[in-house]
Amino acid sequence: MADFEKISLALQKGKAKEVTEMVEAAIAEGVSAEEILNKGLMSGMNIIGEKFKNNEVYVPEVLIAARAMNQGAALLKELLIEDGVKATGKVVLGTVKGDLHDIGKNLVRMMMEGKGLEVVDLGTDVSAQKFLDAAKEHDAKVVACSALLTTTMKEMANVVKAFEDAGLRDETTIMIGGAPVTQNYCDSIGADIYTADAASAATAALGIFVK
Ligand code: B1M
Repeated sequence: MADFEKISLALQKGKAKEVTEMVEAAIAEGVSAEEILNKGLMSGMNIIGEKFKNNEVYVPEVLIAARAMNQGAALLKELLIEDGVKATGKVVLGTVKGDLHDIGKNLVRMMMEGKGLEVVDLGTDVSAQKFLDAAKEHDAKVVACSALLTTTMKEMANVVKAFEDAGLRDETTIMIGGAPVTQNYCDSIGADIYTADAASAATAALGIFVK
């Protein structure tokens, strides 16, 4: 039986090797990718988040936990890809300027790819201009922005403006998300779609292409 508690604890300690071994074992046992992600990896990351907030752990510990999280989650990628899905559309994705958090963004990518979408991942610290340039270069009609800081989420308004100024706003769907982002914020900056989690972001993105 998969021990989610053990996966969570190893992640909190940043033991990437143990995390990957346990995730591999759980996969081999036939445990669903969603369960491993939510009950093991995300649960551990949430606990680290609380401890970080309370100054019980600091940036270095959080960084190694994040590395373990990303490595564990990468193993689930293939399983999250639905059988037989065909590429249905292209999305430009990134974490906004000034923001280095990439775990949620990576999950969004995985879930979108799992639904057969092609994702151009620009990484972290992505300026509005870079989102615009990439959308033009790849002829992508969907742009997805992630932000984890109250200070950086404001950059999303600049992304909306960049597409307006370039005359591409009508033909581009701008999706936003991340812990501090809300539906109200989405409405206030004139973005198109807010979703609270990675799976919903993928479903919403697919919905843009498949009516
Ligand atoms: Co940072 N950090 N961090 N951090 N960090 C938070 C976000 C914070 C809430 C911690 C806290 O104080 N409680 C706080 C932000 C406070 C605020 O602004 N309100 C914070 C801070 C302050 C900072 C620094 C400023 C700390 C410092 O240096 N003093 C600094 C900033 C660096 C920078 O970006 N310029 C910093 C640095 C870091 C690390 C580098 C150490 C590391 C990031 C490593 C990495 O990402 N590779 C880190 C981490 C890991 C966290 C916490 C602990 C965990 C974030 C995470 O990955 N969660 C976080 C505390 C917390 O969230 N409880 C914290 C798991 C992930 C799956 O969730 O990304 O929210 P999340 O994604 C969710 C949803 O939000 C959604 O889907 C996912 C779930 O399915 N989602 C989308 C995300 N993007 C989406 C896009 C969508 C749709 C949904 O559509 C496009």
